[in-house]
Amino acid sequence: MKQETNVSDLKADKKAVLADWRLANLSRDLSVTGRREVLTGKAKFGIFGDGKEIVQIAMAKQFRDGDWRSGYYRDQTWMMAMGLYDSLEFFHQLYGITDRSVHHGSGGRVFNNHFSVPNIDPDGTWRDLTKQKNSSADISPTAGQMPRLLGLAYASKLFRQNKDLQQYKTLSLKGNEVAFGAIGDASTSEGYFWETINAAGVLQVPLAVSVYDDGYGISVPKKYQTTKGSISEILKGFEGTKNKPGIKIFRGKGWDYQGLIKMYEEGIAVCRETHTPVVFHIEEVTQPQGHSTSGSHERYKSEERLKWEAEFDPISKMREWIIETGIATAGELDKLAEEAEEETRASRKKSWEMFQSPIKIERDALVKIISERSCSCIDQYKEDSVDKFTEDLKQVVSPIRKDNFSTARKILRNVCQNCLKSDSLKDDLNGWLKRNFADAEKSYDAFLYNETPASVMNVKPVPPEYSENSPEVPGRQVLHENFNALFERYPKLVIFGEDTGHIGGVNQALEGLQKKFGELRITDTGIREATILGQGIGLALRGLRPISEIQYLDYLMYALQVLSDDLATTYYRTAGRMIAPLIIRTRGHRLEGMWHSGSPMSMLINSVRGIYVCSPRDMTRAAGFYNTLLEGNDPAIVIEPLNGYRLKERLPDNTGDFKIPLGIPEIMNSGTDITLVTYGSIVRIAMEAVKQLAAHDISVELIDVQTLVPFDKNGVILESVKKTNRILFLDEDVPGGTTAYMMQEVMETQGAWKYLDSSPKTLSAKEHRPAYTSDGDYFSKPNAEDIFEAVYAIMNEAQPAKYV
Ligand SMILES: Cc1ncc(C[n+]2csc(CCOP(=O)(O)OP(=O)(O)O)c2C)c(N)n1
Ligand SMILES: [Mg+2]
Repeated sequence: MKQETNVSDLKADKKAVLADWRLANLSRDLSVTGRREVLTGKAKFGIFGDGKEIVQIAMAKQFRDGDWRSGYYRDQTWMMAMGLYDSLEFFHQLYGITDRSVHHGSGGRVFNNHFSVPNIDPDGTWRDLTKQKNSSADISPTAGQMPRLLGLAYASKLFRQNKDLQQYKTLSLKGNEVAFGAIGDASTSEGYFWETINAAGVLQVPLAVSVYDDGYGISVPKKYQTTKGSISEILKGFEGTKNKPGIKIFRGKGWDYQGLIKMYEEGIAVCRETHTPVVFHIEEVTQPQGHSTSGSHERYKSEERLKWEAEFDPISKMREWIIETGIATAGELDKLAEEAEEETRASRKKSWEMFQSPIKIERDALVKIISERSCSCIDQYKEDSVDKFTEDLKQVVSPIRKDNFSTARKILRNVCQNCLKSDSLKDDLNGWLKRNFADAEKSYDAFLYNETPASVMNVKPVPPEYSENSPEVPGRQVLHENFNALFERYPKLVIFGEDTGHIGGVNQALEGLQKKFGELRITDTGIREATILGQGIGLALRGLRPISEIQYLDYLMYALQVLSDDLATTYYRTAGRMIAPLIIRTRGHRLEGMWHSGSPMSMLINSVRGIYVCSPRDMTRAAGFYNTLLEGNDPAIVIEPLNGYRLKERLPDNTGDFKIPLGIPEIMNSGTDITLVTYGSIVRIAMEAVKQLAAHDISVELIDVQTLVPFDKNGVILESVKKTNRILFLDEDVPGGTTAYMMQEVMETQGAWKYLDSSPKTLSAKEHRPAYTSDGDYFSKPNAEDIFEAVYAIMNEAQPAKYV
């Protein structure tokens, strides 16, 4: 372990102390100036790290290359201390600059003080994560950083304990990394905090989380947040003892520069060496400007508290300490503080120019087009309005792109339509719009799914192969053989979840594989869906290939926030700089009872755009999706059909090799009268209905869409409708759920309405949850008779004489 830091150490390193002092001042100046920029209307919103400067400087001293951060919006000083952020970038974030070459964090998509460090290069290949200080991408929901933090720490455990992983030298330094977390005191009230701490204690992973305790969550004081008013007090039960590993707790004071340095030195060393999770409870923290630019803290803090905060401001305290110990004089400190102020002013000015200059150039080009128009016969009224729009635009002191585009589009409407000469203005305007709009739109509407060659959409499909000897086996066995092949092939592949390890999953598709591949690869976890997902996200960010297993689709709801806010937005919110190719394995659609039969697919597809959604009808398709997904780098969910584990399927000869492409529907039955579009478990029931309908002289084209996102990339359904001119969308979701989504895709996106001779229809489950027993199922979800009758009714309306 390292030696304790004492005053003489610090005295000897005067240069470092003064650099820290300058940085603390710079960070504070940025916070103060940032708030002013928002309040004077130059930026939309601001949240800052004032009051947390010293603790973050002390923490950053222990952060090494290869380590990971999962923090929140107070961490600007920490990021600056690590050299990952500077005063210029601070303003770029605040103004929302979208130019990716100057604004490295999110390309203007996320508001200020949300950080990230790329884990891939622009070509989609992994960076050397051991040679950089890593930060996962922040999100705003309180405690939302915790589940992912668990995974970032868990990766080090795998890299240390699984020797087969030590070949990946650019991903880890043999597991000697620490995952640093930060969270506000009030956010520890969230369930995620407790779920993560408990899981970290169970797993024994190098997770080091600092709680900045400023006593408030916006306006709500600690007495409403935390039992006994102290997070470290109530965490005591998690502390490890000699024979019972747990967590380790440290306490520090937010203004105590020397004490904090010492505390982190000791705490991080323990965490790094022994993989013991540590919590640093940082008390006596201040927030000098209040929560954010949305309000002022004078409304909820007492006079006394405000007085205390002024007295215990960490920067004033540091100054007192430096002078007291004789490390530097007041004059030296003031000079550095002035330098910091000057840097803040210069960066603010430079960033503002960088923000405004391209917008003004774009505006000037637009104004020039309008003023140089050749058309002289624009009718009076319209000419007035064109000039007025242009004049208004010129008056905007600090234009944003919206001003330019809104003006151009309105002018275009007002250009004289009859006069040939107006064509020049119209053409020029259209040209300007075309050139600039695509660029502006792309700033916000790109990087939802992997756009590099590593996209899963580039994986070459391979069909399952069969020979005369291919046996018929229960569906679970197809998965089993396939997983076996995958674990052989991909050393970085791990799967974990409830009952996943020892028994090989509730449906035994992994039976015996733990014994073969070890507990580090096929692993049981506690019942904690949110952190099972977070565990997967952290591993995926660090270059491993995790599959997070959620026992039933119904329980994905426990993890929906993590899926939606974190995983689904990782690539988007970093403007394409970070990937987390996590696969989520779950099972659903139909089994027994209200919470084991759900098919809430619209809940999923509407909240997880950014994640591919595969809904295979059988285990061969499910296996084929896993095989495809592992060859690409996108996050995806695979929903295995719950009632398909025992049903017989032919076992392909090329298990582990065949790859089912995403977004390509399969025509299950060719037909000419009507197109029936569906997915998942109900495909089997639809097949039954199709046979019954054939007996009544109705020829149904049955299409399994296979994946909901992406949806029918090549318009297979459109081609079918061109032939049948009628369509029914079928599933087990609520009315207006995924059937409505499919209808919108086919009618609006594909334009199939032009080919319809009958009104398009949907058939879904009832609004209520699926009821218990086979009768409950029969009356809750569409059955073969329902499908028969729904199709028959469409045919009857079309040809009443034939189908009575
Ligand atoms: C899930 C969620 N609920 C509410 C909010 C709104 N909110 C943002 S910050 C905050 C208070 C957080 O306080 P604390 O954790 O103590 O951090 P501090 O801001 O004091 O550093 C709240 C309620 C949110 N962002 N996310
Ligand atoms: Mg707080």
